[in-house]
Amino acid sequence: MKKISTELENTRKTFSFFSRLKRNSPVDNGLWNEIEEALIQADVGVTATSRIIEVLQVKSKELRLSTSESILDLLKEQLKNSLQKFNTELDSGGDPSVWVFVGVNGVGKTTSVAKVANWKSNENERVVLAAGDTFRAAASEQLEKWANSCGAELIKGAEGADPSSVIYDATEYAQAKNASLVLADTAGRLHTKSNLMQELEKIVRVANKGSGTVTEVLLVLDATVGQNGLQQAKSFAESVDLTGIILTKLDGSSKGGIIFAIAEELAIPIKLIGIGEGKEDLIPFDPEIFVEKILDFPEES
Ligand SMILES: Nc1nc2c(ncn2[C@@H]2O[C@H](COP(=O)(O)OP(=O)(O)OP(=O)(O)O)[C@@H](O)[C@H]2O)c(=O)[nH]1
Ligand SMILES: [Mg+2]
Repeated sequence: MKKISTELENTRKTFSFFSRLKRNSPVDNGLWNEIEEALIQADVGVTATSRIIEVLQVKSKELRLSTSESILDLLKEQLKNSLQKFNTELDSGGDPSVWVFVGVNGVGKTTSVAKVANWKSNENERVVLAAGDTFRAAASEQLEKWANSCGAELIKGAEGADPSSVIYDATEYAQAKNASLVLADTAGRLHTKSNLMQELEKIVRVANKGSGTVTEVLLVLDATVGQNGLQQAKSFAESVDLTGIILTKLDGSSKGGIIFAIAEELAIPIKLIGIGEGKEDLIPFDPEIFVEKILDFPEES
């Protein structure tokens, strides 16, 4: 998979305030207020920001830190800690494993299915895609194109078919063909519509009935929506046991700070990030690299 290079540039810009901490100003209330404001501006969210500030203040007292530069190092450490408490591995323990992709409209579910298919196919895994978005015919056509370009097989149903049965069929097919992984696309749905959320619950239940096991239910979130993503995650988590988050469109977003709000407020790990529209544009989420990239200020500005 790709390595991250310039894709976090917009997010890095929103954290540019912190380059000022390199100027060794004294640590006083004014500085704490500025740090707090900068974190909120960077979409870290009010709750996560308060927690981060609290820890920073306690630790900086303990360590008797007196310069703003040392606070920057402490901030990096604290941000990494807040992300590292989760296991970001994807679970392939089913036989076959079923990974279900869920989320609201247009967040990048289908593209993420394709990216994961491409990644796993390149590792010589046999991958079956389930066209669980039966809402419109164009959805399975879109997935079929990706399947062809990623070397994956596709199981689809008629337009309007029950998505649960399409995903179930794909799992049985995978088992018969010795494929290890089923990637199930689903239709975009509003998290506020309870009938649509119940359908998801059914999809997971039915997929577990046959030969396979649902080992991942991945919520796809669009990073450009910032704090709204939190509400989406809370609603989806009420209907299905989310095992991870795929945060897409980080390449165009300046709201990557949302990652810290997700880590602080939801006990759901971010497992993958999307950094473009191509099938290669997906990378495993690495807290260390993420924090270093967004707080990297080679020259004082
Ligand atoms: N820049 C960028 N664009 C992305 C990324 N992921 C998806 N997209 C784009 O977002 C748009 C929607 O992607 P889809 O994969 O169709 O989204 P979806 O969630 O399946 O949409 P629905 O099925 O309509 O709910 C497309 O134009 C994608 O190319 C990403 O990581 N970065
Ligand atoms: Mg789709």
